[in-house]
Amino acid sequence: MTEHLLKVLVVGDGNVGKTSFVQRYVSGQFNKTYKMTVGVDFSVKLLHWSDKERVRLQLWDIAGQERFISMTRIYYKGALGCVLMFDVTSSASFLSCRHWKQDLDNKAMLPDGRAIPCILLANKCDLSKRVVSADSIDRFSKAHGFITWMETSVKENKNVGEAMRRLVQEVLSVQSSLDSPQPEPQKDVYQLDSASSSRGASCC
Ligand code: G3D
Ligand code: MG
Repeated sequence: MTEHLLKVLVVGDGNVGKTSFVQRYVSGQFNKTYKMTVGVDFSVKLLHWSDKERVRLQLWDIAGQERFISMTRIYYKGALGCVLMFDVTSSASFLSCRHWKQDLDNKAMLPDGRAIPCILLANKCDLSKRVVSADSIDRFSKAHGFITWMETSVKENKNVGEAMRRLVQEVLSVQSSLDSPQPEPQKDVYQLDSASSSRGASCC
């Protein structure tokens, strides 16, 4: 049995439903009585992914810091996937997604330098006063390299499990491509690298 430990970030503006999402996914409940989370909190869920694989998911929820948009590198360290959530009844929360994605891509990357897989969630789709159109979400999602986007309603338990499954699937497939043996480096590249005197020096 292989167990994968996956750190997944849940980001987005305040009040879009991040904490409700994590609670719903982890405990199956929609609770109206959370107090606002302070700082960073993580919840764990164990998934029986296949006969041979288990996934220990760590979901990192942020709170109170949403207004800073920019999070510390510690929060991003070791993250392998991300959920970026906005509220379909708040165009401001949708507009912020650009900054969230930018911050994510600047601070979290795979060992090979690529962006970590990120899914875009349009939450509160149970509400009728939507102000963000499917068309603009679709365009935004494609332009900014999300694996996909989905409408969710944490309240009505719509697409919560599906969204996480899709993300975990992508994270595992990216991880297995990173684990598989890479082609031998070209000789001249290797020599350049081994001659570099700055190796091992710390930069910050
Ligand atoms: P945050 O963690 O992103 O700040 P919360 O967001 O999870 O605290 O949720 C903010 C508010 O949105 C909460 O309402 C919560 O119940 C509500 N909410 C979350 N998801 C949904 C959803 O899918 N549909 C609807 N209609 N509401 C949702 P309160 O009233 O407690 O502030
Ligand atoms: Mg919260």
